[in-house]
Amino acid sequence: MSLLRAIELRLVAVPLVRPFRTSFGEETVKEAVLCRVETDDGEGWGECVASPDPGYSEEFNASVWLVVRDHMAPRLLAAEELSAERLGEALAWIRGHRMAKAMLEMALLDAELRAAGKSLADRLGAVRDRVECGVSIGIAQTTEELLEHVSGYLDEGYRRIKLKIEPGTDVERVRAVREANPDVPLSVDANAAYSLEDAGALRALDAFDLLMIEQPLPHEDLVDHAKLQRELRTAVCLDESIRSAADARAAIELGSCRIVNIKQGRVGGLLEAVRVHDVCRAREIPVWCGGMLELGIGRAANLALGGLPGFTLPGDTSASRRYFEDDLTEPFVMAADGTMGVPRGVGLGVVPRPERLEACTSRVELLRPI
Ligand code: NPG
Repeated sequence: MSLLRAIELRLVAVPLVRPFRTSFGEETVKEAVLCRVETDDGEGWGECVASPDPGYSEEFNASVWLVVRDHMAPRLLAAEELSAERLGEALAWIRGHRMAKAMLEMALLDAELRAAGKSLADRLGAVRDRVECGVSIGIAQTTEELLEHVSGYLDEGYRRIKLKIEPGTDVERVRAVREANPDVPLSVDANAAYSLEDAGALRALDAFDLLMIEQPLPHEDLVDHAKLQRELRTAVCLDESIRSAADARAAIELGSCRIVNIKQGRVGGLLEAVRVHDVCRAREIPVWCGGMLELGIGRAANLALGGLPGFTLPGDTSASRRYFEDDLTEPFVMAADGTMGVPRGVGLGVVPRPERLEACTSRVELLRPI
């Protein structure tokens, strides 16, 4: 337990090496909210996974800033004692806003663990020293361009390819990639772009020996996902639909998926992510660590989480250079065998490089007790 003295919010923007397009939009720059907490134990960093627009979830960077500044920070800064473990309880009165909560929890965990001289990986229960890396490939302009991207990433060593898909180009693109790479572990991600009525294309994808079809239907449709899963040989994986351990239990019991993508930001923090992992593991549902184009702080957290025993499939835990020429932290580098080390330094194991951080920052606000 410690006393929270200040929360510093920061808006940063770092160019992406190539635009990233999904069925809900395109990003050319990674814009994110970071926070630094000061406690009487020391300081800690957190990164929020929200995007500039509310396309993937209801949250977006401006909403994160406001909800932290006007609703979360005043309560937390007034608390006599606080810990990462107690944060969920202290903020339970605020419905949703999981990405904002997750950022604050990450920063508190980092501060606590640094003070205790312990790594996040140890705190969460990581059993692995290295994780297997997959890569997520945005929707390309043409099939030729997509094939080039796929073979470039395979040459770098990535162990699983995930293709973003949307209605219209899906079957042709996946067929081309599968024909060119018959043995590569391949999955697709629809980001909720289909409905049960137009699931013909999803049935056609069943022929390509995919590892999984991720989030085909809208995020609130657990029942329709269960219907679809019964019709498909390929495993359905849920991402947007799973916002908590309770959601994971419901989805598994309904038969809505056979695989779960875990993103700490989407479920409200690393501690809930561990609970989602535990629910899935107890029911023998494999999980993997999703990605939200994280900068170094968030990437470090994902690597620590990906070290837990139930993470048996390669994650979207790609090397920093897949997204950024010059990250805010020292970059995470993937070995030629397609694996990356779980950070074992104290806390998150990384901190932003001060000069790079300043160069990428467009807005800062320091919140203190009133
Ligand atoms: O490697 O970090 C990564 C990106 C993986 O495809 C990826 N993320 O829908 O899972 C997703 C998608 C995403 C990116 C979602 C950014 C929201 C924002």
